[in-house]
Amino acid sequence: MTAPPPFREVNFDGLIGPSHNYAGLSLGNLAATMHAGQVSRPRQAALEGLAKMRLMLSLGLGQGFFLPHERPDVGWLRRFGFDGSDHQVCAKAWAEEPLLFVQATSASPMWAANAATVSPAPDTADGRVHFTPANLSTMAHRSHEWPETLAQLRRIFADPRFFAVHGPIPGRFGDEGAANFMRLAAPAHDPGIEIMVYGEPGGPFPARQSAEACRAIFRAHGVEDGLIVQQSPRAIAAGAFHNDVVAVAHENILFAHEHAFADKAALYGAIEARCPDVVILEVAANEVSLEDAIASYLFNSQLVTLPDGSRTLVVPMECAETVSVKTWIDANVGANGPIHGVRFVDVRESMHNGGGPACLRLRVLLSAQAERAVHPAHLLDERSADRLERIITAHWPAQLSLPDLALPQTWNAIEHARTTLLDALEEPLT
Ligand code: SUG
Repeated sequence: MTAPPPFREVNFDGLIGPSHNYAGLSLGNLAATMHAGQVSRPRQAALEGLAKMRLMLSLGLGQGFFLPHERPDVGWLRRFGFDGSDHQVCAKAWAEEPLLFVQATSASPMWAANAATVSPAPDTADGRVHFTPANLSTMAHRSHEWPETLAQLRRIFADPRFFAVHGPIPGRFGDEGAANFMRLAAPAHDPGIEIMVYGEPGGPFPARQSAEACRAIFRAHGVEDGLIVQQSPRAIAAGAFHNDVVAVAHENILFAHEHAFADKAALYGAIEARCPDVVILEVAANEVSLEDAIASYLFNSQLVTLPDGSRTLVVPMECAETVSVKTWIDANVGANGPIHGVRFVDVRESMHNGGGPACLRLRVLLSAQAERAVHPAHLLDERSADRLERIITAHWPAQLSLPDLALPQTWNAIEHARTTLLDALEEPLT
């Protein structure tokens, strides 16, 4: 019998909330802009997300989840001077500041890659897992996520022997969490190379991640020798508002588009100097254009190692439908390469807001002991997945249009769905 691995990666996905809608709030996120005003399907969205989590379980991987946040975020709206009962606050906000109201109603916490930056224990000075919730300050609709994210992180990763949960970086300096973070380590439980990717302002779309935030996070987490590199302005201008839309790292593999980084030679050189067996799997622009990479979200995939040691790329269905990307996958994924298999997942409801498989999850590398200290209600198995599925099917709205968001019955339905879920999670599974 072989001993269980001392560490494993657990993906914590954002359970897609009942207010999921297409308000087109993210400038520079081309998918969200393209689908602005369309009717969303929150129930379908949440079931797609859950099916992805079940796939991970079926592959023998660790899976956890974050809970949807309160929406509309009435507490946030009150800070703009709206008062009265919760319904009065919503009604006044909708009448006087409709944009603010929809910004308070987004289900954007689903994209858990943006929840926090996580430095696993092997990389940190004190040997604990460090978390910094992202301030998400560039986009108004995401800027009010962090207080509840912080509360959930403190609840899920409460044991100070294993976990350190920091406060967010001051909002003046944009931080988008693990969407701009990569780590190379082979095996994963060795001290790794942590890489953070920032954007420089000045292009047509906002650069959301500041270099100051990257430096602050490495300092707070006790990560020495972290690499901080610039995202290519060309990638941001093409719609890659986060680095995880153009690159993903896993163990000793860096899988990236040719135009992901401002100075790829310097980055590759720095990595090779510290990790001689690194495999840099670069996709050339003449094989897959930046536009096709961003439309298909090839790099917003989950690159995972299965219990048998083989590596699989979990990509969105859109990759099978984009000719250049499918051709690249067929030619490069297989027994002889560093990636042995591919799985296509349907997360279209999230994709239409610019969130692929990798956006929906936060990676947390945990020792077996640390995993036992994680709050059990946030870890998924088949039975708890069945329970989530029943609640979603019974309570998540089938559809939401933008005018629906202004209706008191919608606020009631969304709140009822979320509280039903929260109450159920307090009950042990029988
Ligand atoms: O921040 N979309 C998200 C998508 C986040 C994707 N995350 C990663 N790449 N890790 C965003 O742009 C759209 C919501 C709307 O427009 O209503 C939105 O927020």
